[in-house]
Amino acid sequence: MQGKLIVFEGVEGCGKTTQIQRSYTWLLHSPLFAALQANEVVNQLVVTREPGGTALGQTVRQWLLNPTVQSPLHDRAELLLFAADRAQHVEELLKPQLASGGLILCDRYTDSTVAYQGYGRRLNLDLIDQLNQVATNGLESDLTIWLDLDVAVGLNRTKRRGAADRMEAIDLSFHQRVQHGFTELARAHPHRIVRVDASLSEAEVSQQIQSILEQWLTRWYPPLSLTS
Ligand code: T5A
Repeated sequence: MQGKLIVFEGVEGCGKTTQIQRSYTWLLHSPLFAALQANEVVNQLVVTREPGGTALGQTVRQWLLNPTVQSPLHDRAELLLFAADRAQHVEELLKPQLASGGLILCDRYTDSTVAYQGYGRRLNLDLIDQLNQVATNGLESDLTIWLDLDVAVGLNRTKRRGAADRMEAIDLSFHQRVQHGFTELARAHPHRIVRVDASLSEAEVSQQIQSILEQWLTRWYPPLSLTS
């Protein structure tokens, strides 16, 4: 068995968490996933996130997102904390799950570091690529679903939820650079990044994602192997 890593990316409030939950429920009840399980192609669905997919990651997440930390976090320290979270996540959860046939739905991965710390913080993009290599040990996403949404709309959605976390509280121009980063990434990696219009209703966004998942799962696991 060999699983797949499916990542959801986008700016604040673009709907990743909502859509990962909807995708999980849909997949769990879909005949396609049932056939994959029956044929022992994949064995389970896993939902995880960065930062915070492991016990270490939970602690790192507090440091990264808590808006009331005593002293400001330096940009390079922030970058390294995201990388540490990822290195642990890859070794402790992602690689073992993929090796045992897990289909993983992951909230953010390497593209977030490029968009937020590279384009947003303006740290060196080559350095970030190298650091992503170190953190992942070469593990790329098999598919990245980019929920493309206007930054102001996304931030408004998160505001309705309550107090902003440390990253959400950064100024609008930072988040606009992050959005530009995702646009550039999608342009540079069309073989793995698929854009979804996240300005539509939750149900309409789900429809788009379901048809992408159907298409990619069928491509990865050809229909002949799915007849149960
Ligand atoms: N980060 C992360 C980095 O800087 N570098 C990195 O390398 C990594 C990995 C993570 C933060 O860390 C940064 C990025 C982030 O700033 P987080 O808490 O995980 O922090 O925050 P986000 O990933 O941004 O998650 P959010 O919960 O803020 O946003 P989501 O998950 O995109 O959105 P969601 O689903 O929670 O929806 C937000 C609100 O909008 C509504 C929902 O009901 C909810 O209220 N909504 C919709 N409303 C209208 N129409 C739709 N289609 C809607 N879909 C959802």
